[in-house]
Amino acid sequence: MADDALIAVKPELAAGAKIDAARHRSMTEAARKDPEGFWREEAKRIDWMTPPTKIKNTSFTGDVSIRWFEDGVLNASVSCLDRHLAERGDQTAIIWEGDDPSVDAKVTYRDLHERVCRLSNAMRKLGVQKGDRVSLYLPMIVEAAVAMLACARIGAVHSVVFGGFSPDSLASRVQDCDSVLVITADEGRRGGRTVPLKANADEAMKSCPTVKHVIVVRNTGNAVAMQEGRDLWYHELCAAAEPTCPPEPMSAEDPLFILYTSGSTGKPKGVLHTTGGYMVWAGFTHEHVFDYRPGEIYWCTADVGWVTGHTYIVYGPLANGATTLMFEGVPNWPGIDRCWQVVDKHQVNIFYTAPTAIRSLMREGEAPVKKWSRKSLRVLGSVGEPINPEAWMWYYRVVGDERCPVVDTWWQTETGGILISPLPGAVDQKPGSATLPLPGVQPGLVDNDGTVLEGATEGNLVILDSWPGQMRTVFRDHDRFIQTYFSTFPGKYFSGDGARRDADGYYWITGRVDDVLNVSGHRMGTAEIESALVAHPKVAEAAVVGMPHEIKGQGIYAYVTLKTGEEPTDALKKELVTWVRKEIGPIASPDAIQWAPGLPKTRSGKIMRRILRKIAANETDSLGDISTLADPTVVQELIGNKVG
Ligand code: 6R9
Repeated sequence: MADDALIAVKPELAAGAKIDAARHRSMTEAARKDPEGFWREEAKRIDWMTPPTKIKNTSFTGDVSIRWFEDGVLNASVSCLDRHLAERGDQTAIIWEGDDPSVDAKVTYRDLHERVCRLSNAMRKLGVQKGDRVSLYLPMIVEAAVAMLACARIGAVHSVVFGGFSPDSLASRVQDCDSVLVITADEGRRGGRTVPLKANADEAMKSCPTVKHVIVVRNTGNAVAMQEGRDLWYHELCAAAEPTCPPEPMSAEDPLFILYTSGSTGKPKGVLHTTGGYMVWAGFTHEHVFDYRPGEIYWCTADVGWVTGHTYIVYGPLANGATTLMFEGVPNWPGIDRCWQVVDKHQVNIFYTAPTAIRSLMREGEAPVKKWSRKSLRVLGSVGEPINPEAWMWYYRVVGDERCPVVDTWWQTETGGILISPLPGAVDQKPGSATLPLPGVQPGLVDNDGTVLEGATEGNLVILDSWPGQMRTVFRDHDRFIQTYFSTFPGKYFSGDGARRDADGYYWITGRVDDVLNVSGHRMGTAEIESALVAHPKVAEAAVVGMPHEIKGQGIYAYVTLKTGEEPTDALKKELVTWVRKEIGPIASPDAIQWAPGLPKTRSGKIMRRILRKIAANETDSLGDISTLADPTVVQELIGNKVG
């Protein structure tokens, strides 16, 4: 699609939106000229026990220190719950839609407040204290939001672990932060199947000595083993607990949560977010990017196991007193029209999903969409990976009937919330472009030497100055934080993404420039999958790269060298796929495995992934220079044995 394919802001939207084009410009200007003044005002959107007087104290050089609103005192759960009680206590806070289409529930702000207080009291009684870590391994049920907010209320730091992760992945995330408590459920439900969460947690707990208790939500009701003294039923604890609970006063820079995410090297990092800046960013971005208006029904299809679920199912919408829909199931079950059925059923106004879902629905044609009215829809959002212009247009044309703007929101676990996105009433859209930075965000493009590039150009996407929602550190590893984000281009935050900027200043994200894969919007390090593969007794070496995949965006392509004497059979391939699923989780299953008697390495022993990526993508006529390889003949051999 040409850069000038512009879809202009609809006048009727601009008229009702808090931010129109002129306001967008003036806010951007104000945030640049006087960040202190701008964010002092914006901080008022959340509730403070002591409002901050110090606003911004950040440095991207030396030890890298990021502090926002540092003398403010607050509790995140108060902004999400208590302050809404007087005005909208009886408004629905969460609409829960079950995996089974005949099951749903509505929870008012008053109910949610009480449920959070009860669990908070129960956790305090178990000895959980401010600063302690609590791991949550839950399906998409209301209790997941309750548990997050209850941790926030007592000052415990939650670490949500995606329910699709394996026992090993759960264990390593519990061990890394020494959680004292795990909250899980008997089982989860997804697409008509059950997920054995408690059994997985039991397996993980064998190597998690710091965990004193496991609280278990009765969800499916099927029998699970309960370990005397350690395991406790959620419903029993909460029934016995008091329905009100004083919130813990937290400094703005006290941790709110840790969320593990994949990088290009090593094991997943514990991304740490603190309280004040994150809450301001969550509320600010949720309100403006979705043009959220009081009374609207908002649905983000993410899982709470990812950052999108944190900021745009729980903290952002609840901070804004919104009605947020939480969906237990998957977009294509029991039918391919499930999303639109849910949109009509609950009269959803704002719908936020991932390109991979859009592409897989697009494949089924327009009829399943057109079957439903979708008249309630007003704004559509996309997140998680680049959205190709074809999918963008389909989303706009078929799902939104050319009535709803599409906000393509670029951000990361590390950024806490959206950084680059159109605003429905202010920014003209271009299919496939995340468009312009939000007020207060200063992106830049640099070449590989770190020189800042001006005008229409392409380069590495960096952010030049801090914003309130930025991660503060890698849990217990500040050096890794500096190393990962501030050393490639000193003095700048490096996103790991590449981007193009057009003549209108619009950003077009081109994808990761490092060894991070994005499979169906799920982030995965090639190093993690490689280390899972080499942990198999028959594997000598493995190299994993991404390959183009029509639906998933990227697929996982693994080159595997077996130990001498091992037979390269199809049965072994299957075994390796099962092995990786068990080690990491189903989302890490390789899409293709190629036996590689040798891997292309430089003389210093570095695997040249550039070449492996080209082979996996069938782009072998543009391999580039292979003369620096220790043994160039392995390349021809790999090309000859390419799978798929
Ligand atoms: C929110 C989230 C972050 C990575 C990021 C980038 C990709 C996210 C995108 C996008 C193009 C968008 N990404 N949104 N790429 N356009 N609108 O997904 O966080 O799981 O940490 O992934 O996802 O590559 O670097 P996270």
